[in-house]
Amino acid sequence: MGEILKVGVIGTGMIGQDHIRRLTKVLSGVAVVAVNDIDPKRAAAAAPAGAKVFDSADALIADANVEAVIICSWGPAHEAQLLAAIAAEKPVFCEKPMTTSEAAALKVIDAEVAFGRRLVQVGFMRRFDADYRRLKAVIDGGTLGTPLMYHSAHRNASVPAGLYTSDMPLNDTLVHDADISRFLLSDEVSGVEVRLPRRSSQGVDLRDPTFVLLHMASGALVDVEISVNIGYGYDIRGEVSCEQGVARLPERPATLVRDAHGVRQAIPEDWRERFIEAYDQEFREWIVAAKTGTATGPSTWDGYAATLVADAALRAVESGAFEPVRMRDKPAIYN
Ligand code: NAD
Ligand code: ISE
Repeated sequence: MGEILKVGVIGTGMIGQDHIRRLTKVLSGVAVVAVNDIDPKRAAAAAPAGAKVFDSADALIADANVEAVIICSWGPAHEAQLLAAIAAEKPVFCEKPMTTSEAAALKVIDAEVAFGRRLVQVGFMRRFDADYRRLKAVIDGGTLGTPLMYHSAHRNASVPAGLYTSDMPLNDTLVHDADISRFLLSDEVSGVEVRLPRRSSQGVDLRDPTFVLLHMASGALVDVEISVNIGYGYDIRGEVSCEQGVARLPERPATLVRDAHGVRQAIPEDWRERFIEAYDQEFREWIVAAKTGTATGPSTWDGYAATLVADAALRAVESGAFEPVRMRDKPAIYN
Protein backbone atom coordinates (compact mmCIF):
# COMPACT_ATOMS: atom_id res chain seq x y z
CA MET A 1 0.00 0.00 0.00
CA GLY A 2 1.15 3.52 -0.76
CA GLU A 3 1.17 6.75 1.24
CA ILE A 4 -2.54 7.22 0.60
CA LEU A 5 -4.89 4.42 1.68
CA LYS A 6 -7.56 3.92 -1.01
CA VAL A 7 -10.88 3.01 0.61
CA GLY A 8 -14.36 2.02 -0.51
CA VAL A 9 -17.42 2.97 1.58
CA ILE A 10 -20.48 0.69 1.63
CA GLY A 11 -23.66 2.37 2.89
CA THR A 12 -23.98 6.09 2.30
CA GLY A 13 -26.72 6.97 4.79
CA MET A 14 -26.28 9.24 7.81
CA ILE A 15 -23.05 7.86 9.21
CA GLY A 16 -21.66 6.83 5.81
CA GLN A 17 -21.95 10.44 4.67
CA ASP A 18 -20.43 11.74 7.89
CA HIS A 19 -17.49 9.34 7.61
CA ILE A 20 -16.98 10.30 3.92
CA ARG A 21 -16.86 13.96 5.06
CA ARG A 22 -14.15 13.24 7.65
CA LEU A 23 -12.19 10.98 5.27
CA THR A 24 -12.20 13.62 2.52
CA LYS A 25 -12.13 16.90 4.49
CA VAL A 26 -10.59 16.22 7.90
CA LEU A 27 -8.16 13.31 7.82
CA SER A 28 -5.01 12.83 5.79
CA GLY A 29 -3.40 9.74 4.25
CA VAL A 30 -6.68 8.38 2.94
CA ALA A 31 -8.81 8.72 -0.23
CA VAL A 32 -12.37 7.53 -0.84
CA VAL A 33 -12.11 5.90 -4.27
CA ALA A 34 -15.37 3.89 -4.27
CA VAL A 35 -18.87 3.96 -2.81
CA ASN A 36 -21.89 1.68 -2.85
CA ASP A 37 -25.42 1.75 -1.45
CA ILE A 38 -28.50 -0.35 -2.20
CA ASP A 39 -29.97 3.06 -3.08
CA PRO A 40 -27.85 3.99 -6.13
CA LYS A 41 -29.01 7.62 -6.11
CA ARG A 42 -27.85 8.03 -2.52
CA ALA A 43 -24.50 6.49 -3.39
CA ALA A 44 -24.06 8.80 -6.38
CA ALA A 45 -24.98 11.86 -4.31
CA ALA A 46 -22.49 10.93 -1.58
CA ALA A 47 -19.59 9.99 -3.87
CA PRO A 48 -16.69 12.43 -3.58
CA ALA A 49 -15.07 13.72 -6.78
CA GLY A 50 -13.29 10.92 -8.63
CA ALA A 51 -14.87 8.07 -6.63
CA LYS A 52 -16.44 5.22 -8.57
CA VAL A 53 -20.03 4.26 -7.74
CA PHE A 54 -20.48 0.47 -7.58
CA ASP A 55 -23.83 -1.23 -7.98
CA SER A 56 -22.93 -4.01 -5.56
CA ALA A 57 -20.99 -4.22 -2.31
CA ASP A 58 -19.27 -7.41 -3.53
CA ALA A 59 -17.99 -5.65 -6.67
CA LEU A 60 -16.63 -2.76 -4.57
CA ILE A 61 -14.86 -5.14 -2.18
CA ALA A 62 -13.33 -7.14 -5.06
CA ASP A 63 -12.11 -4.07 -6.99
CA ALA A 64 -8.31 -3.97 -7.24
CA ASN A 65 -8.23 -0.20 -6.63
CA VAL A 66 -9.94 -0.61 -3.22
CA GLU A 67 -7.29 -1.37 -0.60
CA ALA A 68 -9.53 -1.25 2.47
CA VAL A 69 -13.27 -1.28 3.12
CA ILE A 70 -15.58 0.77 5.37
CA ILE A 71 -18.99 -0.76 6.11
CA CYS A 72 -21.75 1.67 7.07
CA SER A 73 -24.78 -0.30 5.88
CA TRP A 74 -27.55 -1.52 8.21
CA GLY A 75 -26.57 -4.01 10.92
CA PRO A 76 -28.13 -7.13 9.31
CA ALA A 77 -26.05 -6.50 6.12
CA HIS A 78 -22.71 -6.43 7.96
CA GLU A 79 -22.12 -10.19 8.17
CA ALA A 80 -22.01 -10.85 4.41
CA GLN A 81 -19.95 -7.71 3.74
CA LEU A 82 -17.43 -8.53 6.48
CA LEU A 83 -17.06 -12.09 5.20
CA ALA A 84 -16.46 -10.79 1.67
CA ALA A 85 -13.83 -8.28 2.85
CA ILE A 86 -12.02 -10.95 4.89
CA ALA A 87 -12.14 -13.36 1.91
CA ALA A 88 -10.57 -10.56 -0.18
CA GLU A 89 -7.91 -10.17 2.56
CA LYS A 90 -8.62 -6.43 2.93
CA PRO A 91 -8.59 -4.44 6.18
CA VAL A 92 -12.13 -3.45 7.05
CA PHE A 93 -13.78 -0.95 9.37
CA CYS A 94 -17.32 -2.02 10.26
CA GLU A 95 -19.86 0.16 12.01
CA LYS A 96 -21.53 -1.30 15.07
CA PRO A 97 -23.39 -3.55 15.62
CA MET A 98 -20.83 -5.87 14.06
CA THR A 99 -23.60 -8.44 13.56
CA THR A 100 -27.11 -8.88 14.86
CA SER A 101 -26.82 -12.54 15.94
CA GLU A 102 -24.32 -14.75 17.75
CA ALA A 103 -24.22 -17.20 14.81
CA ALA A 104 -23.22 -14.40 12.44
CA ALA A 105 -20.56 -13.08 14.84
CA LEU A 106 -19.01 -16.53 15.13
CA LYS A 107 -18.82 -16.86 11.34
CA VAL A 108 -16.91 -13.58 11.14
CA ILE A 109 -14.55 -14.61 13.95
CA ASP A 110 -13.94 -18.01 12.32
CA ALA A 111 -13.13 -16.38 8.98
CA GLU A 112 -10.70 -13.89 10.53
CA VAL A 113 -9.03 -16.56 12.67
CA ALA A 114 -8.67 -18.82 9.59
CA PHE A 115 -7.03 -15.89 7.76
CA GLY A 116 -4.57 -15.68 10.64
CA ARG A 117 -4.43 -12.04 11.74
CA ARG A 118 -6.76 -9.20 12.56
CA LEU A 119 -8.39 -7.39 9.63
CA VAL A 120 -11.49 -5.95 11.28
CA GLN A 121 -12.02 -2.88 13.48
CA VAL A 122 -15.56 -2.42 14.85
CA GLY A 123 -17.00 1.10 15.20
CA PHE A 124 -17.13 1.39 18.99
CA MET A 125 -16.04 5.03 18.86
CA ARG A 126 -16.50 5.66 22.60
CA ARG A 127 -13.16 3.88 23.14
CA PHE A 128 -11.51 6.75 21.22
CA ASP A 129 -13.32 9.55 23.08
CA ALA A 130 -10.94 11.57 25.26
CA ASP A 131 -13.43 11.70 28.18
CA TYR A 132 -13.91 7.94 28.25
CA ARG A 133 -10.16 7.41 27.92
CA ARG A 134 -9.52 9.68 30.93
CA LEU A 135 -12.22 7.87 32.93
CA LYS A 136 -10.55 4.55 32.12
CA ALA A 137 -7.16 5.96 33.15
CA VAL A 138 -8.63 6.96 36.54
CA ILE A 139 -10.13 3.50 37.08
CA ASP A 140 -6.94 1.72 35.96
CA GLY A 141 -4.82 4.07 38.09
CA GLY A 142 -6.33 2.33 41.12
CA THR A 143 -6.52 5.34 43.47
CA LEU A 144 -10.30 4.94 43.82
CA GLY A 145 -10.06 1.23 44.57
CA THR A 146 -11.97 -1.55 42.85
CA PRO A 147 -14.87 -0.48 40.61
CA LEU A 148 -18.17 -1.79 42.00
CA MET A 149 -20.87 -0.19 39.86
CA TYR A 150 -21.11 1.75 36.61
CA HIS A 151 -24.10 3.94 35.78
CA SER A 152 -24.62 4.55 32.08
CA ALA A 153 -27.30 6.75 30.50
CA HIS A 154 -27.74 6.60 26.74
CA ARG A 155 -30.31 9.13 25.59
CA ASN A 156 -31.20 9.90 22.00
CA ALA A 157 -33.35 12.94 21.17
CA SER A 158 -35.20 10.89 18.56
CA VAL A 159 -34.80 7.96 16.21
CA PRO A 160 -36.12 7.56 12.66
CA ALA A 161 -39.66 6.13 12.59
CA GLY A 162 -39.85 2.93 10.56
CA LEU A 163 -36.08 2.47 10.31
CA TYR A 164 -35.43 2.15 14.05
CA THR A 165 -37.37 -0.95 15.09
CA SER A 166 -38.41 -2.44 18.43
CA ASP A 167 -35.33 -4.65 18.84
CA MET A 168 -32.91 -1.80 18.23
CA PRO A 169 -32.69 -0.25 21.73
CA LEU A 170 -31.06 -3.59 22.62
CA ASN A 171 -29.27 -4.74 19.46
CA ASP A 172 -28.28 -1.36 18.02
CA THR A 173 -28.05 1.12 20.93
CA LEU A 174 -27.19 -0.98 24.04
CA VAL A 175 -24.15 -2.44 22.26
CA HIS A 176 -22.26 0.81 22.91
CA ASP A 177 -22.91 0.62 26.68
CA ALA A 178 -22.02 -3.07 26.75
CA ASP A 179 -18.75 -2.42 24.96
CA ILE A 180 -17.74 0.62 26.98
CA SER A 181 -18.53 -1.23 30.25
CA ARG A 182 -16.20 -4.07 29.22
CA PHE A 183 -13.56 -1.51 28.23
CA LEU A 184 -13.78 0.71 31.33
CA LEU A 185 -14.01 -2.11 33.87
CA SER A 186 -11.65 -4.53 32.02
CA ASP A 187 -14.34 -7.13 32.61
CA GLU A 188 -16.81 -9.34 30.75
CA VAL A 189 -20.60 -9.36 30.91
CA SER A 190 -21.83 -12.59 32.45
CA GLY A 191 -25.58 -11.97 32.34
CA VAL A 192 -28.33 -9.48 31.61
CA GLU A 193 -31.64 -8.41 33.12
CA VAL A 194 -34.06 -6.01 31.43
CA ARG A 195 -36.91 -4.04 33.03
CA LEU A 196 -39.43 -1.97 31.14
CA PRO A 197 -40.46 1.12 33.09
CA ARG A 198 -43.56 3.20 32.46
CA ARG A 199 -43.63 3.85 28.75
CA SER A 200 -42.92 7.29 27.34
CA SER A 201 -45.68 8.77 25.19
CA GLN A 202 -43.08 10.72 23.18
CA GLY A 203 -41.74 9.94 19.73
CA VAL A 204 -42.21 6.88 17.56
CA ASP A 205 -44.24 3.86 18.65
CA LEU A 206 -41.54 1.89 20.46
CA ARG A 207 -40.96 0.24 23.82
CA ASP A 208 -39.10 3.20 25.34
CA PRO A 209 -37.33 3.76 27.68
CA THR A 210 -35.55 0.52 28.60
CA PHE A 211 -33.64 -0.23 31.80
CA VAL A 212 -30.88 -2.83 31.56
CA LEU A 213 -28.76 -4.38 34.27
CA LEU A 214 -25.47 -5.92 33.14
CA HIS A 215 -23.90 -8.40 35.54
CA MET A 216 -20.13 -8.36 35.09
CA ALA A 217 -18.01 -11.47 35.65
CA SER A 218 -16.23 -9.76 38.58
CA GLY A 219 -19.55 -9.16 40.36
CA ALA A 220 -19.66 -5.46 39.43
CA LEU A 221 -23.07 -4.24 38.21
CA VAL A 222 -23.80 -1.84 35.35
CA ASP A 223 -27.16 -0.11 35.02
CA VAL A 224 -28.05 1.31 31.63
CA GLU A 225 -30.88 3.70 30.82
CA ILE A 226 -31.74 3.65 27.14
CA SER A 227 -34.07 6.41 26.01
CA VAL A 228 -34.49 6.92 22.30
CA ASN A 229 -37.12 9.66 22.15
CA ILE A 230 -36.18 12.01 24.94
CA GLY A 231 -36.47 15.08 22.77
CA TYR A 232 -34.11 17.45 24.58
CA GLY A 233 -30.88 16.20 22.99
CA TYR A 234 -28.26 13.46 22.78
CA ASP A 235 -27.18 12.97 26.36
CA ILE A 236 -24.52 10.40 27.17
CA ARG A 237 -23.61 10.02 30.84
CA GLY A 238 -21.41 7.68 32.79
CA GLU A 239 -20.31 7.42 36.41
CA VAL A 240 -18.27 4.70 38.05
CA SER A 241 -18.61 3.98 41.77
CA CYS A 242 -15.48 2.48 43.29
CA GLU A 243 -14.56 1.40 46.81
CA GLN A 244 -13.07 4.77 47.75
CA GLY A 245 -14.54 7.30 45.35
CA VAL A 246 -16.49 7.97 42.20
CA ALA A 247 -15.54 9.35 38.80
CA ARG A 248 -17.76 10.48 35.96
CA LEU A 249 -17.75 11.79 32.43
CA PRO A 250 -17.77 15.61 32.22
CA GLU A 251 -20.60 17.63 30.70
CA ARG A 252 -20.17 17.99 26.93
CA PRO A 253 -19.78 20.53 25.46
CA ALA A 254 -18.05 22.03 28.49
CA THR A 255 -18.68 25.70 27.67
CA LEU A 256 -20.93 27.47 30.18
CA VAL A 257 -23.09 30.41 29.12
CA ARG A 258 -23.96 32.88 31.86
CA ASP A 259 -26.54 35.57 31.08
CA ALA A 260 -29.78 37.14 32.30
CA HIS A 261 -31.53 33.73 32.09
CA GLY A 262 -28.99 32.01 34.33
CA VAL A 263 -26.17 29.55 33.64
CA ARG A 264 -26.65 27.22 30.69
CA GLN A 265 -24.80 24.49 28.90
CA ALA A 266 -25.64 23.26 25.42
CA ILE A 267 -26.60 19.62 24.81
CA PRO A 268 -25.46 17.92 21.59
CA GLU A 269 -28.15 17.27 19.00
CA ASP A 270 -26.99 13.80 18.08
CA TRP A 271 -24.06 11.35 18.04
CA ARG A 272 -22.35 13.19 15.16
CA GLU A 273 -21.87 16.24 17.36
CA ARG A 274 -21.12 14.52 20.68
CA PHE A 275 -18.56 12.09 19.30
CA ILE A 276 -17.11 14.11 16.41
CA GLU A 277 -13.55 13.94 17.75
CA ALA A 278 -13.88 10.29 18.76
CA TYR A 279 -14.90 9.30 15.21
CA ASP A 280 -11.96 11.29 13.81
CA GLN A 281 -9.57 9.51 16.17
CA GLU A 282 -11.00 6.03 15.51
CA PHE A 283 -10.30 6.56 11.80
CA ARG A 284 -6.83 8.01 12.38
CA GLU A 285 -5.92 4.82 14.24
CA TRP A 286 -7.71 2.61 11.69
CA ILE A 287 -5.86 4.20 8.75
CA VAL A 288 -2.46 3.64 10.41
CA ALA A 289 -3.17 -0.07 10.99
CA ALA A 290 -4.91 -0.65 7.65
CA LYS A 291 -1.84 0.67 5.81
CA THR A 292 0.08 -2.20 7.34
CA GLY A 293 -2.60 -4.73 6.33
CA THR A 294 -4.10 -5.26 9.77
CA ALA A 295 -6.43 -3.75 12.39
CA THR A 296 -6.19 -2.54 15.99
CA GLY A 297 -8.82 -1.09 18.35
CA PRO A 298 -12.19 -2.76 19.00
CA SER A 299 -12.05 -6.20 17.42
CA THR A 300 -14.30 -8.89 16.07
CA TRP A 301 -14.09 -10.37 19.57
CA ASP A 302 -15.47 -7.13 21.03
CA GLY A 303 -18.20 -7.10 18.36
CA TYR A 304 -19.06 -10.69 19.29
CA ALA A 305 -19.18 -9.85 23.02
CA ALA A 306 -21.58 -6.96 22.39
CA THR A 307 -23.74 -9.13 20.14
CA LEU A 308 -24.02 -11.77 22.89
CA VAL A 309 -25.16 -9.08 25.34
CA ALA A 310 -27.77 -7.85 22.84
CA ASP A 311 -29.03 -11.41 22.26
CA ALA A 312 -29.25 -12.01 26.02
CA ALA A 313 -31.06 -8.69 26.52
CA LEU A 314 -33.61 -9.58 23.85
CA ARG A 315 -34.18 -12.93 25.59
CA ALA A 316 -34.45 -11.15 28.95
CA VAL A 317 -37.26 -8.92 27.68
CA GLU A 318 -39.27 -12.02 26.86
CA SER A 319 -38.39 -14.05 29.95
CA GLY A 320 -38.33 -11.24 32.50
CA ALA A 321 -35.46 -13.17 34.10
CA PHE A 322 -31.66 -13.08 34.34
CA GLU A 323 -30.23 -14.34 31.04
CA PRO A 324 -26.65 -15.62 31.11
CA VAL A 325 -23.97 -14.59 28.60
CA ARG A 326 -21.54 -17.38 27.75
CA MET A 327 -18.54 -16.59 25.57
CA ARG A 328 -16.48 -19.19 23.75
CA ASP A 329 -12.72 -19.35 24.41
CA LYS A 330 -10.86 -16.34 23.04
CA PRO A 331 -8.74 -17.07 19.95
CA ALA A 332 -5.12 -16.02 20.32
CA ILE A 333 -5.28 -13.31 17.62
CA TYR A 334 -7.47 -11.23 19.98
CA ASN A 335 -5.07 -11.29 22.92
P1 NAD B 1 -28.94 4.97 7.52
O1 NAD B 1 -30.26 4.26 7.37
O2 NAD B 1 -28.94 6.45 7.51
O3 NAD B 1 -27.93 4.48 6.38
C1 NAD B 1 -27.71 3.14 6.09
C2 NAD B 1 -27.45 3.05 4.60
O4 NAD B 1 -27.07 1.72 4.28
C3 NAD B 1 -28.68 3.38 3.76
O5 NAD B 1 -28.34 4.36 2.79
C4 NAD B 1 -29.04 2.04 3.12
O6 NAD B 1 -29.63 2.19 1.83
C5 NAD B 1 -27.69 1.37 3.06
N1 NAD B 1 -27.73 -0.08 2.99
C6 NAD B 1 -28.51 -0.93 3.69
N2 NAD B 1 -28.23 -2.20 3.36
C7 NAD B 1 -27.24 -2.16 2.45
C8 NAD B 1 -26.52 -3.15 1.75
N3 NAD B 1 -26.80 -4.46 1.91
N4 NAD B 1 -25.56 -2.76 0.91
C9 NAD B 1 -25.28 -1.45 0.73
N5 NAD B 1 -25.94 -0.46 1.36
C10 NAD B 1 -26.91 -0.81 2.21
O7 NAD B 1 -28.31 4.39 8.85
P2 NAD B 1 -27.07 4.98 9.65
O8 NAD B 1 -27.58 5.77 10.81
O9 NAD B 1 -26.12 5.61 8.72
O10 NAD B 1 -26.48 3.62 10.25
C11 NAD B 1 -25.67 2.75 9.50
C12 NAD B 1 -24.88 1.84 10.44
O11 NAD B 1 -24.05 2.65 11.25
C13 NAD B 1 -25.73 1.03 11.40
O12 NAD B 1 -25.13 -0.21 11.65
C14 NAD B 1 -25.74 1.86 12.67
O13 NAD B 1 -25.94 1.10 13.84
C15 NAD B 1 -24.35 2.44 12.63
N6 NAD B 1 -24.25 3.74 13.33
C16 NAD B 1 -23.22 3.88 14.21
C17 NAD B 1 -23.12 5.06 14.91
C18 NAD B 1 -22.05 5.23 15.92
O14 NAD B 1 -22.19 6.06 16.79
N7 NAD B 1 -20.97 4.48 15.83
C19 NAD B 1 -24.03 6.10 14.70
C20 NAD B 1 -25.02 5.91 13.76
C21 NAD B 1 -25.13 4.73 13.07
C1 ISE C 1 -26.84 4.80 16.57
O1 ISE C 1 -26.79 3.80 15.58
C2 ISE C 1 -25.53 4.94 17.24
O2 ISE C 1 -24.65 4.14 17.12
C3 ISE C 1 -25.48 6.00 18.22
O3 ISE C 1 -24.19 6.17 18.75
C4 ISE C 1 -26.44 5.60 19.31
O4 ISE C 1 -26.47 6.57 20.33
C5 ISE C 1 -27.84 5.42 18.73
O5 ISE C 1 -28.70 4.99 19.74
C6 ISE C 1 -27.83 4.40 17.62
O6 ISE C 1 -29.11 4.28 17.05
